[in-house]
Amino acid sequence: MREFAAVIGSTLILSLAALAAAPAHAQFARPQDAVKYRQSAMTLMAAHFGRLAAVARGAAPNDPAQVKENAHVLQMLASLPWSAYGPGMQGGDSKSNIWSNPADFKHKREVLQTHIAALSAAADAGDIAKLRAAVGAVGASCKACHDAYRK
Ligand code: ASC
Repeated sequence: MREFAAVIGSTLILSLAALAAAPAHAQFARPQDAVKYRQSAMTLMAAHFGRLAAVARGAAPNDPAQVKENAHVLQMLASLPWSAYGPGMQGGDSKSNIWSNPADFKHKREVLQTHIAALSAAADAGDIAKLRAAVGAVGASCKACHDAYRK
């Protein structure tokens, strides 16, 4: 029974991964659905990043278990918005230059994800100095992309 559950579980995870990798136009019926999806993901990213930033600046207690959980959730969330910037998915607060600079947009996304991976590693290690540095780097990469591509 446990094996059966494991097979169902891994099948579900593989299906979700395949879905996340499918082209955006196959996933969103209308551009406004894509806008809502990416805004929802970023709202959640801001909530979890905000909790980590509060710990980094000493405004919230450093509870290592909560820090780890927030970092892991943030890392997972940071994989989500990008499929919702597919062809024809303009709208919301996005500037249209996202669609004319796909290579730079992708680069900025990868920089963000690299810094979030470092943040997650710092959280796993319980290293507050590295966490502070990573929070700064993640915040700077949020800002770099927003400055270039958000209205
Ligand atoms: C947040 C949030 C952002 C980033 C950015 C960091 O929590 O909502 O857009 O951090 O302010 O510079």
